[in-house]
Amino acid sequence: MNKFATVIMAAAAATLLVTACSKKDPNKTYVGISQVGAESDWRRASTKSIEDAVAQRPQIVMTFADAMQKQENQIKAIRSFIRKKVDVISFSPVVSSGFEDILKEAKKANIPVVIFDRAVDTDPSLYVSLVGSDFTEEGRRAARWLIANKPAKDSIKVIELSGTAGSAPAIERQKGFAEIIESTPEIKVVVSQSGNFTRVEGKKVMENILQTPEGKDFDVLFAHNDDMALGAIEAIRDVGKVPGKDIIIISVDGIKDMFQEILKGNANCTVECNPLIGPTLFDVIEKVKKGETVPPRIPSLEGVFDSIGGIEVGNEETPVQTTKITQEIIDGRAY
Ligand code: GZL
Repeated sequence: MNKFATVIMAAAAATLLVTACSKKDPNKTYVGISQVGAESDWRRASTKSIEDAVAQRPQIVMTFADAMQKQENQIKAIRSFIRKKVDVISFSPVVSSGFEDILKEAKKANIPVVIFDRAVDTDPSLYVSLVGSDFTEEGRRAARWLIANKPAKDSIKVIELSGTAGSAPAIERQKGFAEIIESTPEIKVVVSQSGNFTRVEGKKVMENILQTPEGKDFDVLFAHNDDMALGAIEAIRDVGKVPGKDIIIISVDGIKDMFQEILKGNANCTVECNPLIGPTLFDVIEKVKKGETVPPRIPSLEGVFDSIGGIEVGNEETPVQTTKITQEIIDGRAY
């Protein structure tokens, strides 16, 4: 066969291959997932839950994109999912605002969107469901725990390590915590700075705060996630203070490393935020593909863990008592 014919044949084969790859199998559900990043143990557990759920579902064809905590990466990924004509798009918005336009593009392309984990501040008609936690209630639970266990002092100073600026968990955990401590005037947040949900930044920000007047004399650390609290614990120890005793440590997520610190007495309370939403998320996605109606909001069930147990930190609608951490509980945790 002459060279020209060979080139034509190769090009035809390549076209067939691409067409075959891009040809969608009607028995499959093609899903584009944009994940925030891999910034914390919680996030890595969230991604593993998604991957495990897909591994159990041979009918799912997932395209997964890690946004490395950058909104522009999420917008690019969602646009690529639209171009690929996936059946469903699902993402955890790294921040609450700035997704209106891309969600309108998805709606125009008739591709339904399911939000997971973090909420998005946009017209709710632009997505079909939000699968995730109530971050405001998580902040309230942290504050209720503090009030139930506050030191006998006229002034209780709190340093707050907040999450990624503009993200739903950071906004809502701060709001819930502030709402509850308002009823106890001796408790005051004297400093609030973002550690961007990472252990490294949590330590760095805490090191800087500890060099300020507020950092020289405070009673409580409230961190929006365990990773930042774990970094801060190192910084607190480095200046000779005893975390869990001199400084009460309260955070959110419920990762194993924080459970271990609480068991060792180096921290006091973690408010669980369940990352294991993979199975629920893909049940919703498959219903959406079939055109079935799904609830607009699917909350996660979560507890609160400390070294005491039996502390009431819930509300009338959802009472919650703290669970005392044991090694057996830690060994049984999935994340
Ligand atoms: C909360 C989730 C937060 C976790 C952090 O649902 O979005 O992001 O609390 C993670 O650990 O970085």
